[in-house]
Amino acid sequence: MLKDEVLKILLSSGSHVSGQDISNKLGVSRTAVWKAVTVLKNDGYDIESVNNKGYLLTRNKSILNEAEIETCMHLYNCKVFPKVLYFDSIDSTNTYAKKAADSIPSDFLVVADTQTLGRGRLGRSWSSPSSTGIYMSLCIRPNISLEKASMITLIMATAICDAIEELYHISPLIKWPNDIVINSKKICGILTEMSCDMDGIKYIISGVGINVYDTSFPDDIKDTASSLLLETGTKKDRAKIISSAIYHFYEDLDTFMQTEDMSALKSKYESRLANIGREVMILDPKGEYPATALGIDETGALLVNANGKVKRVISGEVSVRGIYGY
Ligand code: BTX
Repeated sequence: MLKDEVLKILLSSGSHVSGQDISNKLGVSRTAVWKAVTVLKNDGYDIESVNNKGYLLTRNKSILNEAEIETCMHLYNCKVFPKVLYFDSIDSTNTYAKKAADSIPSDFLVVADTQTLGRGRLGRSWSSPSSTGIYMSLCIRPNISLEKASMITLIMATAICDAIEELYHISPLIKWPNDIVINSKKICGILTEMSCDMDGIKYIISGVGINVYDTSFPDDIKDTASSLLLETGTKKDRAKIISSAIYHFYEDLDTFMQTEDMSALKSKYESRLANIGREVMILDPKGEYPATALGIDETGALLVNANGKVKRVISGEVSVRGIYGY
């Protein structure tokens, strides 16, 4: 759409851009540019027009769309630039990504402002109100064997932590394998799903839900959930958080692909691991038991000391709970 192209030019400029320059760049009339600017203003953008100088956009941090995300990703100089598909509302970005994966051959990122059927692991749901969170699913096609797919969750978790640390200057922790917590409250969850055939993995979809601007939560999660705004008192641009996370994800994916395991990322992940060296409860469907969390091994399994024996806990049905909160 023309308005998206005009928006990208205004977003990446940072100063006034003349209507003539925009019309030359896009090969459209100045009237078409003016009309696109009017639509953007109606969308909520603050665009100043000054005679002889042109248009100046003041960023509106609460607006999220394809152009915002793509412009930010260019600024981050992402190694891989996934195609961005943005929706104001969707059932679930993971569900959509699964359907789209058969027709889009490249990596792509589905982002929505709200989800009506946001999914967690094991049939659980993910609360996804509008204008407060990030709900995104990245579809990738790494050439790795089936049993390595679960490590993508760990790579995504560290990438999200890196993005939060970079923008908010705080250090979130990872509750193995897929929750990100700040001050013992869950602010992010990751749901990684994949599809495979006889030849191996067709694609992996890593779905991420981050509570960004929420100030309240549904009753069932109000004691355990929080948001970046509540924990830091600051409001950051969702497009920036997304772009930073995608940038860090592809950096770490590159490292991972060199050995196809977590060996080079192990210490980075462990530096973020909640409960390391502390007592945890292993919630195994075959029976719960207390243990001390030691770290992860190169396959991404959690290593724990249970009754003097080192055990590998693999993700799936098993959950881990800290004895004191998360
Ligand atoms: P999980 O199964 O580890 O966590 C789900 C549980 O977390 C729920 O049962 C509930 O107790 C709690 N919860 C639900 N919503 C929230 C929330 N907003 N904040 C904190 N706690 C909550 C974690 O699953 C994986 C979640 C992935 C969500 C993303 S959003 C984009 C993508 N699309 C999609 O449908 N799912 C993923």
